[in-house]
Amino acid sequence: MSEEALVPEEVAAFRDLIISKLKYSVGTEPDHAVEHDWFEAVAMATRDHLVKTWLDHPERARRHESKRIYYLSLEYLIGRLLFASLSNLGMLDLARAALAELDVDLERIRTLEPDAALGNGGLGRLAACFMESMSSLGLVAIGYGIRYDYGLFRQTVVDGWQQEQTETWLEFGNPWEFERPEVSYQISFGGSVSCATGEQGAQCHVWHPAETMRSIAYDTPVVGWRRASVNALRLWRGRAETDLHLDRFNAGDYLGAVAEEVRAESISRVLYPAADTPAGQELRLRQEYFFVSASLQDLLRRHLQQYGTLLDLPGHVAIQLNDTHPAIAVAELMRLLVDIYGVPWDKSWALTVATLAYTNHTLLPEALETWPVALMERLLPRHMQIIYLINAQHIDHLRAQGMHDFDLLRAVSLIEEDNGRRVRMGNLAFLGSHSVNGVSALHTELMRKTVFAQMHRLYPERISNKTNGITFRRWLYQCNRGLTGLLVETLGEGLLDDPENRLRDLEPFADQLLFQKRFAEVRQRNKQALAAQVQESLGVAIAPDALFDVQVKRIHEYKRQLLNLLHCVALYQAIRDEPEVDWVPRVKILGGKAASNYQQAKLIIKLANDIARTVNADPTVRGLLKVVFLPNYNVSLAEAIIPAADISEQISTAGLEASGTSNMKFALNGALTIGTLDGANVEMSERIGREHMFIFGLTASQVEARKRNGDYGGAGAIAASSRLSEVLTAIRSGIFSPDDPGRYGGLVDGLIHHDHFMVCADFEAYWQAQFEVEARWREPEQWWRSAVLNSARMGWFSADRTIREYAREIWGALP
Ligand code: NBG
Repeated sequence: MSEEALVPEEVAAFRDLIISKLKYSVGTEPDHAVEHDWFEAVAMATRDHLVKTWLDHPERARRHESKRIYYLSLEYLIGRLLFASLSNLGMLDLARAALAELDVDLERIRTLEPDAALGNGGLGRLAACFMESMSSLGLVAIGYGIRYDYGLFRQTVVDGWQQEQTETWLEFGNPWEFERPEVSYQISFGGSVSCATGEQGAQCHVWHPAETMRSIAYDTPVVGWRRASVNALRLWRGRAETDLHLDRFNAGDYLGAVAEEVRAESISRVLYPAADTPAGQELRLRQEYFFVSASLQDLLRRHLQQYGTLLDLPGHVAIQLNDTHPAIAVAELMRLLVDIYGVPWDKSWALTVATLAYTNHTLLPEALETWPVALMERLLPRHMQIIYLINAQHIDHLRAQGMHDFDLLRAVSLIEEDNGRRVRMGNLAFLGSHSVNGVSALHTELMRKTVFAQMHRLYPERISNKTNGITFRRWLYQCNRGLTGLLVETLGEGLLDDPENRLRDLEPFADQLLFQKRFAEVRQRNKQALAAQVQESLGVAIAPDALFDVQVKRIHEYKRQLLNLLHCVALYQAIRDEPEVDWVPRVKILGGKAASNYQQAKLIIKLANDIARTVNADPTVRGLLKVVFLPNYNVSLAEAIIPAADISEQISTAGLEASGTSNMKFALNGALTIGTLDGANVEMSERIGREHMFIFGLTASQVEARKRNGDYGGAGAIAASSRLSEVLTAIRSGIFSPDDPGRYGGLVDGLIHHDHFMVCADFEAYWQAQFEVEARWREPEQWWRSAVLNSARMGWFSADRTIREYAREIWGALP
């Protein structure tokens, strides 16, 4: 793909800029530079262009007046930035040419950049896609978050078990960011609140914190497609008010002298490795409050500077809360308005609700954050008062409307009374926002019916749906240059600027054999590249001609990697039973991290590796089935895997995956989905056409009905399927774990007696769907027709469409 015409003077200028960065910023000379020096020099040269775009933007004055969008997220799963920035700047070919003149290979330099993994999974990656999209649409936005010293752990697999290592992404510095020591706010914790009666009898509350620290800003520029605009991702780092207590140091107390510094810095030390489960630690609540308070102080200061009053805040500012992690913003914004800026309570409440909006990302009960009242009282005493007050008004308001039903009032209260008193952050975010949204049509419907059923009754207009999307720039143009080149050649350059509408023009080509062939050739090259990577990292040979069947995502029981593994064993047994049958050669590729305290998920990783070792070494299989577990799944690995996939596994128990976003990335790149009617799979099947996917299994309402009947056992399904029962017998017998034959006894028992995720109930349907996959694979014309139609019909799942919906329907901002 060549998106730029090269001008020799520009190539020379960029080359000279790189050399000057190498000399004066990195401090070395071309002759002595090691590869990493080159990476840094190129990154800094690229950053100059980002800043230039930022400062010289023709729309700068207008932007100043525009409504500002603030995206508050505890996670940003960014990945690498070099190609993302160069590509959106339209400088990729230019950079390649400039480096070639210096005898440096851009592709090699690219791999030296560490992934910025400041997120766990889908939620954090969505935030990164949204940032890119907002810049591409020219929205004026700032993403606020935490600059963790250590991102999501690095996963290694030792003897089949996951091991966690710290992720030191900042080890060699971070060439993209600007430290802004002057942008710093005081953040307080603990202490007490005194109450005084001020002028005209008004009550005023003064918080006397026990502890204060500071936040320091670090800005990373995020450029949009074709330089549409540049926005900042502003991440906060914790710092002590006083770095070193010299008096203590001089008195010989060297540790005590830095204790405050250590304590303050620990707040931005490490990302919690818990996806879909709350880390119940106090440090987590501190992190949440820390970044929310810094961000709100920052945006209020900016607003006041420009407009002089806070009374028009919602007219100029929209704040989106990414899940409940920043939900304390409701109380903090109230505190700042009432206590610091003296805005009357009722007015403050109106401003808060009109400014804030909340996105829910999961219905899993264990993931809905609640904090013990006692902890809140100790850490954030003034906020706890404010929450009590909001709650009292809320309940009074309902009573005044004649609602006295005890169960209803209990369900909508901000305080949960059942398991010790706890603050429900979901209800707080709901009440304090004018808009609450889910991330797929099904998820939003279930929000209305389940978790927020009572709140929805009270505020029927508040919940809306905004189905997730992905940025095509990263998940097509950058990761699959072969396919992008083919699409541009077929549909013209204009595709790149408007894939949402133009991808559809591909549909007529789905039937053309010549086009199918070229589409398949692109896939084949991507598979060869992945096979080489697998060979290098695992020493396992996989055949690029085989069907690549891929499941990569966080390891979680509801995502049902286990179902995939059961299929794998069933296939293995079938091949062994009838080696003479003409089986479709298949490579099962799995990857994903398990939260470090999630034992069952770690056991599933071990099972995958045990199966892989056994199957790959079995001569009767003759390579017809290979299994690989790729360690340390991250954004960069996803960029290599997704374009090489033939089958995308999206097989969560229906009703439990809020949306999914890798499902969209795979389909955009032409993989066929095998999946349940869950999350965004439902909408994908409506747009792509069910006949071009392999949909199977219980629906969300069927799952719900089974749960209502207490039907959690797998025994019935096992009795009805000799295949399933043989699979479970084999796993239990220890043939995959001869070193510890009892390893999987408990796991199998769990499936028989408490099959919460309905693995057994869906097994036969899944087997059947996999059978249909093979049948389609044997008909290449049909297969590639479906593959092309998948790409052609995915335009709607662009994050640009999602962001336009947020802008129009929630933020009241014009892209
Ligand atoms: C995740 C969901 C996914 C969804 C992403 C982005 C959390 C709490 N939720 O299904 O599990 O795609 O959010 O919305 O991580």
